[in-house]
Amino acid sequence: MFDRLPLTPAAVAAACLMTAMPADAQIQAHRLGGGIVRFDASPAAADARRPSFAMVRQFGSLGRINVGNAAVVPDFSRDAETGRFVASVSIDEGTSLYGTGQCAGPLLRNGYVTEAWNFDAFGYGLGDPNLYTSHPWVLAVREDGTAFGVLADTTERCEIDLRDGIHFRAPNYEFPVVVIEGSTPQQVMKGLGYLTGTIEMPPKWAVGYHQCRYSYNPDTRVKEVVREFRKRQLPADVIWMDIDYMDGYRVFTFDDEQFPDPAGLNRWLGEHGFSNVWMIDPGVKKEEGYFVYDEGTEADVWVRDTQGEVYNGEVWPGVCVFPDYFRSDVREWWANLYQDFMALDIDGVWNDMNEPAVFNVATKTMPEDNVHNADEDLGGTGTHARYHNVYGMMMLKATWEGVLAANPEKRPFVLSRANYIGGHRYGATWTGDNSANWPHLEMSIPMTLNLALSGQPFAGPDIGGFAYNGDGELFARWMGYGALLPFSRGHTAKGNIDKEPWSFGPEVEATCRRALERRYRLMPYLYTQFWLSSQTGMPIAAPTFFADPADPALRSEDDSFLIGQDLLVVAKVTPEADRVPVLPRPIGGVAWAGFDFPSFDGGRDSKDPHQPDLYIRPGSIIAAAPVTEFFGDRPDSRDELHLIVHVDADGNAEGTMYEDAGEGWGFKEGEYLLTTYRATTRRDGSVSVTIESEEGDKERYDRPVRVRLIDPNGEDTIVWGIDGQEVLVVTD
Ligand code: NBV
Repeated sequence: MFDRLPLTPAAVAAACLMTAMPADAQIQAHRLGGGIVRFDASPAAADARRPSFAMVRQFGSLGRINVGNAAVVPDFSRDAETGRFVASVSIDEGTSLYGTGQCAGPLLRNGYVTEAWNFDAFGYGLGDPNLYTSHPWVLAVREDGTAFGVLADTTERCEIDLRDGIHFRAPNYEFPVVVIEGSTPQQVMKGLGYLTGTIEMPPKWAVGYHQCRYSYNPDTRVKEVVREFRKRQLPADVIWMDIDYMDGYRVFTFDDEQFPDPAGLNRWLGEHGFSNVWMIDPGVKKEEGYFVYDEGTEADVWVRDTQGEVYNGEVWPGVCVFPDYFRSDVREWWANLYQDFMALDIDGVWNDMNEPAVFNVATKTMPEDNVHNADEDLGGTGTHARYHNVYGMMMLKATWEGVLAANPEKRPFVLSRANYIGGHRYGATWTGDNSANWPHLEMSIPMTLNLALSGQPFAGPDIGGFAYNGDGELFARWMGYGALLPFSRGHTAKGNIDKEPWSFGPEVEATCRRALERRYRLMPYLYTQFWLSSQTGMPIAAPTFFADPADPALRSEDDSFLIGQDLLVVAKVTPEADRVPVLPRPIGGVAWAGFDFPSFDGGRDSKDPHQPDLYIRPGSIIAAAPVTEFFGDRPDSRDELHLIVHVDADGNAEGTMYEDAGEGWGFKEGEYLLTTYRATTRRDGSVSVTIESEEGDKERYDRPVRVRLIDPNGEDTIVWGIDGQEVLVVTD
């Protein structure tokens, strides 16, 4: 290891020291929080440490640690061939590896190599090493279910090699490694939330179903799609305006003919219960007389090349220039552009192409020697190679801030294609330009889960597949489970057949309706998971092994996922739907119970082969509701609360529900209601459901409560009561 030390002056100094000392004595270990330790390769490396983009703030040391006492200690070295700096962590047999961000392949990452290098990966396939986002992070779950996580705190192109233990290899910088220890993977995720921050609560409409295509244009087509949704009573909250709404792909403009009145369109959408999201790319058309270009040029905001010239690259509008988001004045300028934009009653923003993608060059991005004039607190002036992976994140941050400043009373919703670990603080992401085929349908679940395990819980795939057409069966199956993922959006590419829920005929439409109705029925529970995630960093959709991390049989289950801890979704991801899932073991002899909603072709024995199976954990209460068509929809049954109860071996169950206005920041001032319901079996066998605890100032009204006690071997019992009062369920 010593003969492969870096050749920077700091490293040479460190090398001199190192020859005289055992390796561990060089490593600096500092505690950053409970179970969280940062390791620097040497005192010199610690001195040269760059600001962290991943972390929610620049953590100071809470105290030095004796390296010999740490359970997991990275080994630092230099790769002789490539000169890259390497951080390695060995693992015990039976350790399962996850995370590494967005990777096209199975959930279990042992044996794979991923590369953190944001890339416009249109048409990507199984095993491609790098996609749109970068998460140099690995979650390791030991055989006994204890876990640790390892973050390589570098923004440089980083290879994450999991073929034999954990190895991070990245050029130019002796990056620190942060290790988070936990007694469970959940605890590690909370540690990651502490370190990198958590999602901000999204507006509730963004938790609904989103309908997109490249592109719905002109505006009359947008309205047509919306009318169909409402006519067919298909629940949905959001419609998206892709790039064709712009005037010649110029960002912050509108095509006069196709979208002559965006504000009017948005108001009309609002009247039909639809929120709207509009796309903004980073590439700004280089054209004098175009206000964004002129203003940006005046303020000198563009990225420059090695010669000091403004860098030009081709994207949709033709030759473009690119904002240098690493300067706070540039971010402010960008954020300000959203003032007028959002004033057109725009609800949400979609940042695409921000790897940044550039056409007609082999690398599909800007030259690595381009120069970013980054502010000192971000690390100062540096090459694009250094800042590439965080370009999208900084654009997203600027967008988020602009959207918030334009409507300070509202919660921003921004979707970004490129991102970096920690970027979940500013927005959601999706799995990019997937394809309409079975391998992609299958991959979408583990991809979404590994993003969640890398700190990005608000994610999902293009339901139905972006590239190519696919058929009705594929679409139905994809919608079946896609409707239950945290970010749930149907999308498809230009030139493809229509892919709205009704496009494949009545049978597929019926499947889509059931799937979407499930999402909206489960909305109280789902929204609660968003809130929990915003508080703790826990995934919203988590791998099934979270139910029992010590059960080795669950470690590679990637056809199923948990929402929170109480709901298991088992999807059918092959055309034959013939895979036998491994379910979590019974708890105290009580199995997870299959359930469905009564309107579904006979409940538990649903005849719809495309719906995933749902299971409820023994000992839990899931809060649900009647179907609504969108957030803010107020059917007569609006205030009904449905509690699905599955008692454990002792006859008890518990479940939490979080409620707030679904918009705005009142919840931060106490305008919310957090209720923990408890079910207790009494001596006579009846089950009493009461409120165990409540928190928050939001008023509880006398809404009807429908308690459904699951009987895994027979008929469920349903009893109505009033929220806040005891509901007694007597079974025969
Ligand atoms: O803006 C058009 C598309 C968009 O629909 C897609 O979701 C993005 O990933 N965008 C990429 C650019 C062109 C893709 C071929």
